[in-house]
Amino acid sequence: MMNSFAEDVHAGLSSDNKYLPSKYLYDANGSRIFQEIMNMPEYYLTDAEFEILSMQTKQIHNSLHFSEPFNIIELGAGDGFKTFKLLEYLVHNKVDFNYVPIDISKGAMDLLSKTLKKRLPGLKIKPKVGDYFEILKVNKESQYPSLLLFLGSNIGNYSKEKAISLLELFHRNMKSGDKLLIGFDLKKNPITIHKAYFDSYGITKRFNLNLLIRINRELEADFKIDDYDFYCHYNPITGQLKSYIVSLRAQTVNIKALNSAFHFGYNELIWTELSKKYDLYEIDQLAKETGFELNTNLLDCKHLFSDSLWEKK
Ligand code: AVI
Repeated sequence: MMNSFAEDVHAGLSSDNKYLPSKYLYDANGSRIFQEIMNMPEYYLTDAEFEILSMQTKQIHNSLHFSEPFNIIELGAGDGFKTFKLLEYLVHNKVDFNYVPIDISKGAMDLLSKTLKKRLPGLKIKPKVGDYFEILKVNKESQYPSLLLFLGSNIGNYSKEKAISLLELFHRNMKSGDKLLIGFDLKKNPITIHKAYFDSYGITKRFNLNLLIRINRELEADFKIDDYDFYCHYNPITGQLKSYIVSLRAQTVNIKALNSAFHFGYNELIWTELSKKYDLYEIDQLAKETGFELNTNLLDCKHLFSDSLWEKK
């Protein structure tokens, strides 16, 4: 029996246009490299969203109109760095709420609870490890109103169809009056966007090539990492930033766990990730298409990023 990583790698590398799903970029090493990406000055997304969540906390709280106590459920919380200021504001203002961070990484959740218990002793934190689906089901039954957080432009990593089904899943598992605060990276000068992903330090390249290292380790493959490079392309019309691994020569790779060999042509591409950029009109359309009402778009001062507040009526 193949596990799903094995099955997905098999499907992606057998396709005419080769691809590997971006969710597999985040093994322990990949998650560490992603932290490095978020610390690069060129990767403006993190700072922009941090600014919104630190400077507009009062406005976010005021637009919730929730009775207390309420829940803040953060989907894919990671290190919780961006959310800290919002939580701090609420705790200092004696607002009664439960913080429920959700992540697939148990390590990340353990670390986050430890840090938050120390830095914000008054916080009621109930971390959950698992996929969104199971945990969201519980939200539907909760007697308290909930604010769901889906930050960091994570939605940008989903194709249009997958973004719609994920948002519909959120919608189905929300109660009437629940809110969703969702982070969108906005369309902007294409050079700024390209620089955030095609960094001169080679960090994003390492992030992508780590996927081949992971396949070598977990599926007993023999990718020679130096024979691959990284490329990305931004299309300012569609807002799609696409990342690729490039095979620098014609070569064949054996993947033992798949009992298969795969041929890569000279300069052949393996598509690894979509990072879609939105404009405010598209955000509005997406809210409507998935049954939400858009309450407000909160932008940073440079208008690079939007945390948009949606409501289930
Ligand atoms: C997690 N996600 C929103 C990041 C993005 O911008 O698409 C992942 C990433 N890939 C390369 N740099 C950052």
